[in-house]
Amino acid sequence: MSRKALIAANWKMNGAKALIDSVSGALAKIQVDAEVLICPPATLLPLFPQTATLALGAQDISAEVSGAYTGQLSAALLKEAGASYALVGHSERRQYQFESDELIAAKVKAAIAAGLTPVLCIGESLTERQQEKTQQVIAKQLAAVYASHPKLLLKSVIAYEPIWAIGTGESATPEQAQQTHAFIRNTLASYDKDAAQQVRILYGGSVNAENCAALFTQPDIDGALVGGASLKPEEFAQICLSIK
Ligand code: G2H
Repeated sequence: MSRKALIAANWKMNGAKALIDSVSGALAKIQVDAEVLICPPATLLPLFPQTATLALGAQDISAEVSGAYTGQLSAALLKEAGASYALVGHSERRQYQFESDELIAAKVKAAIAAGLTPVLCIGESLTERQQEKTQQVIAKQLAAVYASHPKLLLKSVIAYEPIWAIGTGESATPEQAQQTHAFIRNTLASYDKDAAQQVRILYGGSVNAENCAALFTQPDIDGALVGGASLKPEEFAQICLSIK
């Protein structure tokens, strides 16, 4: 099964018009064998040049369609602003905004209903890894979304982001990441065998130009969700070039 690789940038609460120009410029110079996605702060979405080679995404969406939800942005509004993807359930939102698995499942459904592709972020904390609970945590996060709605799988991307590797400079090793990605794919296969082979599973957590190539050799790693290194245009371009 060949899956189209996806390299996604998560700018988090960083960036400005100048970064759009420099990243677009760096990407325009290269030919990439993957889909490239940038998830900037939502206010920057309409400022990107429209190009067929660059997809845009939101970093979060509301689970609601419209109404009295001050400060929230619906999937439809984000789509109108230029997004075709949305990160859902990033660990920083689970941690700082106390997002539950149930809310995250509702956001995945809202994204798909509006025509956005959700990138569902999952992953274990350092303590959970040390207690050998990685698989248990991930299985629960996946079950909350797909156990009763396996049809959503074909329209989703999964990002495995071990919390202990996020922004720490300490990436999972390719073997560690592959082991968990294979577990994720097997778990998804228990919901829908065919869809599990088609779903792209990204690795995220301190991906950079030095460690990405080894990660990309692993059979169940279909790309990356890149944070800090995506704010450096030349390095992000280098990561995009490293995928085969
Ligand atoms: C994980 C990742 C991007 P970083 O959050 O989602 O960030 O690459 O900085 O660890």
